[in-house]
Amino acid sequence: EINHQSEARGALIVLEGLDRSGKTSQSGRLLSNLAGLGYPVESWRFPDRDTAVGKMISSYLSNKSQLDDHTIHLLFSANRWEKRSLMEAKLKSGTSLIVDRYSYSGVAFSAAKGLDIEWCKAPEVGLLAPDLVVYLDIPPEKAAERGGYGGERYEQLEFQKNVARHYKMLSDASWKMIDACLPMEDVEKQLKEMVLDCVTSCQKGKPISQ
Ligand code: DGP
Ligand code: NA
Ligand code: NA
Repeated sequence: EINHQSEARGALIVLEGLDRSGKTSQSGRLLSNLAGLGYPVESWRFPDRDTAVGKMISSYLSNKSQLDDHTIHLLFSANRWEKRSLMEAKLKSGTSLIVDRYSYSGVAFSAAKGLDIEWCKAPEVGLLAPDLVVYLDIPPEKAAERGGYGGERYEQLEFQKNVARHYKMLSDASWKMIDACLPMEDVEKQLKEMVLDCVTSCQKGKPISQ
Protein backbone atom coordinates (compact mmCIF):
# COMPACT_ATOMS: atom_id res chain seq x y z
CA GLU A 1 0.00 0.00 0.00
CA ILE A 2 1.16 3.51 -0.82
CA ASN A 3 2.07 5.60 2.19
CA HIS A 4 0.06 8.81 1.81
CA GLN A 5 1.50 10.24 4.99
CA SER A 6 4.44 11.85 3.18
CA GLU A 7 2.00 13.81 1.02
CA ALA A 8 -0.03 15.13 3.94
CA ARG A 9 0.07 18.89 3.99
CA GLY A 10 -1.33 21.51 6.25
CA ALA A 11 -4.41 23.61 5.51
CA LEU A 12 -4.38 27.38 5.01
CA ILE A 13 -7.34 28.67 7.00
CA VAL A 14 -8.17 32.37 6.88
CA LEU A 15 -10.42 34.22 9.30
CA GLU A 16 -11.87 37.51 8.10
CA GLY A 17 -14.26 40.02 9.57
CA LEU A 18 -14.63 43.56 10.84
CA ASP A 19 -12.62 44.88 13.76
CA ARG A 20 -14.09 43.45 17.00
CA SER A 21 -15.77 40.54 15.22
CA GLY A 22 -13.91 38.10 17.48
CA LYS A 23 -11.30 36.78 15.05
CA THR A 24 -8.41 36.95 17.45
CA SER A 25 -10.20 35.16 20.31
CA GLN A 26 -11.53 32.53 17.95
CA SER A 27 -8.07 31.98 16.40
CA GLY A 28 -6.79 31.17 19.87
CA ARG A 29 -9.61 28.76 20.63
CA LEU A 30 -9.26 27.07 17.24
CA LEU A 31 -5.51 26.71 17.77
CA SER A 32 -6.07 24.95 21.12
CA ASN A 33 -8.80 22.76 19.67
CA LEU A 34 -6.74 21.57 16.70
CA ALA A 35 -3.56 21.16 18.73
CA GLY A 36 -5.57 19.21 21.33
CA LEU A 37 -6.60 16.77 18.62
CA GLY A 38 -2.95 16.28 17.69
CA TYR A 39 -2.83 18.34 14.48
CA PRO A 40 0.36 20.32 13.83
CA VAL A 41 -0.94 23.89 13.69
CA GLU A 42 0.17 27.49 14.14
CA SER A 43 -1.77 30.69 14.54
CA TRP A 44 -0.60 33.67 12.42
CA ARG A 45 -1.93 37.15 11.92
CA PHE A 46 -1.64 39.93 9.40
CA PRO A 47 -0.43 42.54 9.71
CA ASP A 48 2.57 40.86 11.32
CA ARG A 49 3.78 43.89 13.27
CA ASP A 50 7.14 42.33 14.19
CA THR A 51 8.86 42.72 10.82
CA ALA A 52 10.43 45.99 9.59
CA VAL A 53 7.48 46.53 7.23
CA GLY A 54 5.09 45.55 10.05
CA LYS A 55 6.56 48.26 12.28
CA MET A 56 5.77 50.88 9.63
CA ILE A 57 2.22 49.54 9.40
CA SER A 58 1.84 49.58 13.17
CA SER A 59 3.02 53.18 13.36
CA TYR A 60 0.53 54.13 10.65
CA LEU A 61 -2.37 52.34 12.36
CA SER A 62 -1.70 54.08 15.65
CA ASN A 63 -1.64 57.46 13.84
CA LYS A 64 2.04 58.01 14.65
CA SER A 65 2.82 58.35 10.96
CA GLN A 66 0.94 59.43 7.85
CA LEU A 67 1.23 57.60 4.55
CA ASP A 68 -0.44 57.93 1.18
CA ASP A 69 -3.31 55.39 0.83
CA HIS A 70 -1.57 53.58 -2.03
CA THR A 71 1.70 53.40 -0.13
CA ILE A 72 0.17 51.81 2.96
CA HIS A 73 -1.78 49.41 0.77
CA LEU A 74 1.45 48.17 -0.78
CA LEU A 75 3.09 47.86 2.64
CA PHE A 76 0.26 45.63 3.91
CA SER A 77 0.68 43.51 0.79
CA ALA A 78 4.47 43.41 1.20
CA ASN A 79 3.94 42.23 4.77
CA ARG A 80 2.06 39.21 3.41
CA TRP A 81 4.67 38.64 0.68
CA GLU A 82 7.52 38.60 3.18
CA LYS A 83 5.87 35.63 4.92
CA ARG A 84 4.94 33.74 1.73
CA SER A 85 7.88 31.35 1.52
CA LEU A 86 7.67 30.45 5.21
CA MET A 87 3.94 29.92 4.78
CA GLU A 88 4.51 27.52 1.89
CA ALA A 89 7.22 25.63 3.79
CA LYS A 90 4.96 25.20 6.84
CA LEU A 91 2.06 23.91 4.75
CA LYS A 92 4.30 21.49 2.85
CA SER A 93 5.75 20.17 6.09
CA GLY A 94 2.23 19.33 7.28
CA THR A 95 1.54 22.27 9.58
CA SER A 96 -1.86 23.91 9.24
CA LEU A 97 -2.01 27.69 9.57
CA ILE A 98 -4.85 29.67 11.09
CA VAL A 99 -4.44 33.16 9.69
CA ASP A 100 -6.16 36.14 11.31
CA ARG A 101 -6.75 38.44 8.26
CA TYR A 102 -5.27 38.05 4.78
CA SER A 103 -5.63 39.54 1.28
CA TYR A 104 -9.38 40.14 1.71
CA SER A 105 -8.66 42.60 4.52
CA GLY A 106 -6.11 44.17 2.23
CA VAL A 107 -8.66 44.78 -0.51
CA ALA A 108 -11.71 45.54 1.67
CA PHE A 109 -10.02 48.18 3.83
CA SER A 110 -8.25 49.99 0.98
CA ALA A 111 -11.22 49.85 -1.40
CA ALA A 112 -13.37 51.25 1.44
CA LYS A 113 -11.15 54.35 1.27
CA GLY A 114 -12.06 54.72 -2.38
CA LEU A 115 -9.09 53.08 -4.09
CA ASP A 116 -9.87 51.18 -7.27
CA ILE A 117 -10.71 47.59 -6.34
CA GLU A 118 -8.80 46.01 -9.25
CA TRP A 119 -5.74 48.07 -8.36
CA CYS A 120 -6.10 46.86 -4.77
CA LYS A 121 -6.24 43.20 -5.82
CA ALA A 122 -3.18 43.31 -8.10
CA PRO A 123 -0.36 43.02 -5.53
CA GLU A 124 -2.10 40.06 -3.88
CA VAL A 125 -1.84 37.92 -7.03
CA GLY A 126 0.60 35.08 -6.45
CA LEU A 127 0.13 34.78 -2.71
CA LEU A 128 -1.05 31.34 -1.60
CA ALA A 129 -4.78 30.79 -1.91
CA PRO A 130 -6.56 29.81 1.29
CA ASP A 131 -8.16 26.38 1.56
CA LEU A 132 -10.92 27.91 3.65
CA VAL A 133 -12.10 31.45 4.31
CA VAL A 134 -14.35 31.88 7.33
CA TYR A 135 -16.10 35.23 7.71
CA LEU A 136 -17.17 36.17 11.21
CA ASP A 137 -20.28 38.12 10.37
CA ILE A 138 -21.27 40.94 12.71
CA PRO A 139 -23.29 44.11 12.06
CA PRO A 140 -20.90 47.09 12.31
CA GLU A 141 -23.07 48.66 15.03
CA LYS A 142 -22.81 45.53 17.17
CA ALA A 143 -19.04 45.37 16.70
CA ALA A 144 -18.74 49.01 17.79
CA GLU A 145 -20.61 48.23 21.01
CA ARG A 146 -18.19 45.47 21.99
CA GLY A 147 -16.02 47.06 24.62
CA GLY A 148 -15.43 49.99 22.30
CA TYR A 149 -12.75 50.27 19.69
CA GLY A 150 -9.09 50.52 20.65
CA GLY A 151 -8.57 53.87 18.97
CA GLU A 152 -6.60 52.74 15.93
CA ARG A 153 -7.03 54.47 12.60
CA TYR A 154 -9.78 52.30 11.07
CA GLU A 155 -11.82 51.69 14.22
CA GLN A 156 -14.70 54.02 13.37
CA LEU A 157 -18.28 53.00 12.73
CA GLU A 158 -18.84 54.73 9.38
CA PHE A 159 -15.61 53.35 7.97
CA GLN A 160 -16.35 49.82 9.25
CA LYS A 161 -19.76 49.96 7.53
CA ASN A 162 -17.96 50.69 4.29
CA VAL A 163 -15.49 47.85 4.91
CA ALA A 164 -18.45 45.49 5.51
CA ARG A 165 -19.91 46.47 2.12
CA HIS A 166 -16.61 45.66 0.43
CA TYR A 167 -16.27 42.31 2.20
CA LYS A 168 -19.74 41.43 0.86
CA MET A 169 -18.56 42.27 -2.67
CA LEU A 170 -15.43 40.14 -2.29
CA SER A 171 -17.12 37.10 -0.77
CA ASP A 172 -18.06 34.17 -2.96
CA ALA A 173 -19.89 30.87 -2.51
CA SER A 174 -16.77 29.17 -1.14
CA TRP A 175 -16.72 31.39 1.98
CA LYS A 176 -18.17 29.98 5.17
CA MET A 177 -20.12 32.45 7.24
CA ILE A 178 -20.54 32.34 11.00
CA ASP A 179 -22.91 34.60 12.89
CA ALA A 180 -20.42 36.34 15.17
CA CYS A 181 -23.21 37.57 17.46
CA LEU A 182 -23.72 34.03 18.74
CA PRO A 183 -22.16 33.11 22.10
CA MET A 184 -18.40 32.51 21.79
CA GLU A 185 -18.78 28.78 22.48
CA ASP A 186 -21.21 28.40 19.56
CA VAL A 187 -18.93 30.27 17.19
CA GLU A 188 -16.04 28.10 18.42
CA LYS A 189 -17.95 24.88 17.78
CA GLN A 190 -19.07 25.86 14.26
CA LEU A 191 -15.58 27.02 13.37
CA LYS A 192 -13.99 23.81 14.62
CA GLU A 193 -16.35 21.66 12.52
CA MET A 194 -15.73 23.66 9.34
CA VAL A 195 -11.99 23.59 9.84
CA LEU A 196 -11.77 19.87 10.60
CA ASP A 197 -13.47 19.12 7.26
CA CYS A 198 -10.95 21.31 5.49
CA VAL A 199 -7.88 19.93 7.28
CA THR A 200 -8.98 16.39 6.40
CA SER A 201 -9.31 17.13 2.68
CA CYS A 202 -5.90 18.81 2.61
CA GLN A 203 -4.37 15.74 4.24
CA LYS A 204 -5.82 13.64 1.45
CA GLY A 205 -3.52 15.47 -0.95
CA LYS A 206 -5.46 18.48 -2.21
CA PRO A 207 -2.73 20.58 -3.86
CA ILE A 208 -1.62 24.00 -2.58
CA SER A 209 -2.94 26.67 -4.93
CA GLN A 210 -1.87 30.19 -5.78
P1 DGP B 1 -5.75 43.92 13.47
O1 DGP B 1 -4.36 43.75 13.96
O2 DGP B 1 -6.37 42.63 12.96
O3 DGP B 1 -6.65 44.67 14.42
O4 DGP B 1 -5.64 44.80 12.15
C1 DGP B 1 -5.25 46.13 12.25
C2 DGP B 1 -6.09 47.02 11.38
O5 DGP B 1 -5.58 47.06 10.05
C3 DGP B 1 -7.55 46.63 11.27
O6 DGP B 1 -8.33 47.83 11.33
C4 DGP B 1 -7.66 46.02 9.92
C5 DGP B 1 -6.60 46.72 9.12
N1 DGP B 1 -6.00 45.89 8.09
C6 DGP B 1 -5.56 44.62 8.21
N2 DGP B 1 -4.98 44.21 7.09
C7 DGP B 1 -5.06 45.24 6.22
C8 DGP B 1 -4.62 45.43 4.88
O7 DGP B 1 -4.04 44.56 4.25
N3 DGP B 1 -4.85 46.66 4.33
C9 DGP B 1 -5.48 47.65 5.01
N4 DGP B 1 -5.66 48.81 4.37
N5 DGP B 1 -5.91 47.50 6.27
C10 DGP B 1 -5.70 46.32 6.86
NA1 NA C 1 -8.03 46.26 15.19
NA1 NA D 1 -4.37 41.23 12.01
